[in-house]
Amino acid sequence: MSSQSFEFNASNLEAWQKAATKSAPGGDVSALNWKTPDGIIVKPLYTAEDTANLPYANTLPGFEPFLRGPQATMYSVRPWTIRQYAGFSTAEESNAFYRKALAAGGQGVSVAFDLATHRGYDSDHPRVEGDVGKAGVAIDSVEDMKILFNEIPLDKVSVSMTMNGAVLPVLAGYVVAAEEQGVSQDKLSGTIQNDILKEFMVRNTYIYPPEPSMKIIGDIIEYTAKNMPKFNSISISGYHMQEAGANQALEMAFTLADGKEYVKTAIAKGMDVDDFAGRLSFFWAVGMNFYLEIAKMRAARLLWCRIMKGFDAKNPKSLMLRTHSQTSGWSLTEQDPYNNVVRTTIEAMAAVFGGTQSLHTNSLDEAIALPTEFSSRIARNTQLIIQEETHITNVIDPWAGSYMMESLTQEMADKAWAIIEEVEAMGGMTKAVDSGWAKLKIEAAAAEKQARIDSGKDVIVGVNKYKLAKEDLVDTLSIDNVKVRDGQIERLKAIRASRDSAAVQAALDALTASAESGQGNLLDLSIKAIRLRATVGEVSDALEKAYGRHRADTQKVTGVYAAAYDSAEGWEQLQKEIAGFADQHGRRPRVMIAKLGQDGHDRGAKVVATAYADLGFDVDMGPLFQTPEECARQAIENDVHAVGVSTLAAGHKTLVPAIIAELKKQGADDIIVFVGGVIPRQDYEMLYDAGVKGIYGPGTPIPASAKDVLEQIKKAVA
Ligand code: MLC
Ligand code: 5AD
Repeated sequence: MSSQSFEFNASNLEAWQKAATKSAPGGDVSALNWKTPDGIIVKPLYTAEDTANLPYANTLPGFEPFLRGPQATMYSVRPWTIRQYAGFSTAEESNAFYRKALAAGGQGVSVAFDLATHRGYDSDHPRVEGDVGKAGVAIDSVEDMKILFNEIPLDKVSVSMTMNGAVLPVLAGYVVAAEEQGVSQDKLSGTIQNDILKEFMVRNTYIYPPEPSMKIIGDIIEYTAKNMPKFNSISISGYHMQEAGANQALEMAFTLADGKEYVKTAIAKGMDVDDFAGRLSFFWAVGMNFYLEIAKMRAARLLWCRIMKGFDAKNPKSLMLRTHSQTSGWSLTEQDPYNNVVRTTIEAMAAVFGGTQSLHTNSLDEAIALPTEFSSRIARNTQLIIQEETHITNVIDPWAGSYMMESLTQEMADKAWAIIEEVEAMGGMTKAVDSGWAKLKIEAAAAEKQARIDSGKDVIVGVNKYKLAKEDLVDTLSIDNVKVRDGQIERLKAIRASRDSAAVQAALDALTASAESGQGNLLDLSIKAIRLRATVGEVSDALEKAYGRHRADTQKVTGVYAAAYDSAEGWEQLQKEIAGFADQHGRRPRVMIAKLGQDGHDRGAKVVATAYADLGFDVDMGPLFQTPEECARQAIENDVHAVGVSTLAAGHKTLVPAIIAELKKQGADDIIVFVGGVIPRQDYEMLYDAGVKGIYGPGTPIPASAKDVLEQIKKAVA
């Protein structure tokens, strides 16, 4: 008997419904539906009926609408690039790290710059004392760039640089470093992030206001299209939106809408869409919503093709969305950190099933510090194992034809398209960003998510369920940033002493003049200045003279956290205690949530601020990028009881003692200081010794920290 001739009794959906009713909670099958944060209903069962009328469910990879992938053969011929984002300390140390990683299976380089570089400050600038060499590598000039890529052949290895604010001097530094390695511009393959719109929404490493920032992007697209045909001029990023709290539909919609805006900008410069669109690339976060992430990546390719057809693009390369992905850092926990290896593996599989072109897998110590050599190895090996042991790469878009995946892909596309149309009705993404609407939308999603976790509705193993009684310390990477800074200052001195100062000044003046007149290409002029050994800070200053520095206002959402937390225990009690404090002291407890130094990750700060306000605190939000001195002044002027510092970029060892010292110096040592964010346990004692009253790491429920802060304030005023 052949395996195909076996007879069975066919069932139908009605029969299934009946059967399901028996075991569904309360006899209600619809109770098994999962409503995603995007508002999509995911059902427990999908059948052929769900895909019967889908318009794009039967297409082929490498062809329009590219839903199934940009390449015809995808991983069966060439798997995605293993491209681990890294950078710390000096150019020498980062270079050694890259070379080791490449020898151990890494396939591309991806540079993380420190925050001083991101924001266009040289390492000797007083505003960046706590930031040099901390969250990435310190780069001040082409001399540092040459060290960074020493013995890495730039005509062979593709390099991604995550740079947005100081994008001109950094890209120029890469071009000149390659030139001095003997590699001409046309041979350079790689990617520059160069995506400023999302910086104004979430990542916050902007320098100039939106309008001149868009002009810079236009110039880079123009220059690279002409001179660097293998180089991806932009990496249009949703990653940071999801990290800041956006759900998948919001992440995809805002990112594609950003992409539209960049296309319009380049076309407005007089370029033909097919001359540049093939080198626009994308960047997704891939978190723990496994099915949704795969659907998102498939849907995004479909929508980008549709959008580009709207611009009359003809070249298939212009129509295909190519993307880098990174597993979600935010989904990883400080508690029981080895679980993070498992989370990252699941997320990496989603990215691969979604058809990513390049991937970064996060390290297990993500929520504690920068990766160590050990944790980076595990992260890299996670990808090597998927590529070389599992045979996942043998089949292209293996989820195709799944009733569930095809329906979900369409629903994801529909959800995102509706948001894109909403943005369009506002006049496009630049407007939606300018008005603050887009940022608030993401912040509301973040507050909602945090409340779901704090109230236990969303489970995180080891954090709000199955907690360990005792946590072991893990080894962390620690960087002596005083030493890095001193070294950078020495090198800057040597460069300034040995270059032709008059020529440098003339090149910088030409940049300022071009920025003022709008004539000439800013990347071209930056390359000329950098070749003469102008520094990153000097090039940035030359443009700042014309453009000014952007200051964001600090709006915040209200009521969202409370609404999502609602019924959970302890909330009302805490509100009562806070109200009681107000009755007794004639005013509510007042806290200032502060961000110090160049760390722009403000998701946590915003979520804490909105939740504390919902609880009844008076909350002031400090602006981004304050110095300790400025922060202390604002705290005193506003007569706050407490300053809460949110720190995610490793500046805490310098900046937290500094704010305590400043408060004392300005005569306000009655103001207490607490800290939240990414802080290795190893640093707790040093912070307590410095006078910190409370430290709240990732995973601390906000009501718990709020209660503690209230107690500390009561003690301080007593
Ligand atoms: C690939 N190729 C194939 C093929 N697969 N050719 C034939 N058949 C196949 N099956 C070809 C491609 O067409 C291409 O050539 C070449 O092989 C390389 O493949 P790719 O798919 O383009 O990969 P890659 O070069 O790695 O480029 C991926 C990318 C790029 C387009 C997504 O933009 C990129 O590398 N981005 C990385 C961004 C990044 O690392 N960001 C870090 C952010 S961290 P050709 O000739 O067509 O090019 C961050 C954190 C923070 O932002 O700080 O906040
Ligand atoms: N090295 C390695 N990974 C980094 N990330 C940020 N900076 C670095 C760095 N210097 C990763 C983290 C973070 C995300 C934005 O990028 O995973 O969450």
